[in-house]
Amino acid sequence: MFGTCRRGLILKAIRNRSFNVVGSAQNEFRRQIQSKAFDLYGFPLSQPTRSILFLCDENTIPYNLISVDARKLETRKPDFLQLFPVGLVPAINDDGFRVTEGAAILQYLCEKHQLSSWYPLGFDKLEAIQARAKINFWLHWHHSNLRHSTRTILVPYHYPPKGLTKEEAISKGVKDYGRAMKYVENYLKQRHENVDPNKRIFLCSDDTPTIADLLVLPEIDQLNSEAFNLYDYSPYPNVLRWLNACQTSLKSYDQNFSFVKKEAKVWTGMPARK
Ligand SMILES: N[C@@H](CCC(=O)N[C@@H](CS)C(=O)NCC(=O)O)C(=O)O
Repeated sequence: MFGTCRRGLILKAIRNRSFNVVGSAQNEFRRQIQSKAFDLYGFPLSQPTRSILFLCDENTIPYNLISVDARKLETRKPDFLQLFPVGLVPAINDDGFRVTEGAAILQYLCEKHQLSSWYPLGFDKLEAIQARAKINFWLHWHHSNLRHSTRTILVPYHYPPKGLTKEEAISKGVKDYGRAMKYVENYLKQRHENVDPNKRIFLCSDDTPTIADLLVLPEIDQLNSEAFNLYDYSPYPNVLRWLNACQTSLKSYDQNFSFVKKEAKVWTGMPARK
């Protein structure tokens, strides 16, 4: 009896030991791939580039920012197109592995760095799968709704089509963006209902943000009165409360937003696009 028990203990110890060896090799592998800086192509006024910068700066993920300014048409240069034929920033090159599209990059980095509070990971828990689906909604809905902030307001304001005043050029964009803002306002109103006004509430989480907030935030804050001042958010108190929650919970917020504020003062337009 004693012998069997002892053998059992030894076997258990060996199993634990080998488990720990595999575990520590895995940790070492993870540490190696996570500590290597990747190349991030973009510029700090680009909204989805700002989202990636937020995620990296909040989590001390190392990166080299390689400036590719779409306003100077640098996304159309042959050396950039050779690496990224889609011709858009942000784009990353992670040791030869290339990804484009802001939302896809955010997901990739969360998975690689196991950032489950920013994007719940795992396939074995329905709770995580469903939490991810809620975030994915914002990652997809964003493109044809909140992206109006840039596509049909910010850009035409600086490059109005011939024969239109700046105000005429953005009037449809303001309407379309307003429709999206109403949706966000009503959504957040429900999220805030019966919740202590001091509590931070995010799009898909309480207390700390997720990548849904990081993708949406740069489209919203760039138009406010501190930056380009192209949209009046006063009819959206719940959006303003959410904005404040983002601003006060992201330690990299001021640095990230400072470039936008600075550009808003000096950017009067660039050569017209062909
Ligand atoms: N859906 C893309 C949009 C990317 C995008 O529109 N990037 C702009 C800069 S913010 C760009 O590279 N524009 C270059 C061009 O349109 O030629 C994403 O979310 O990453």
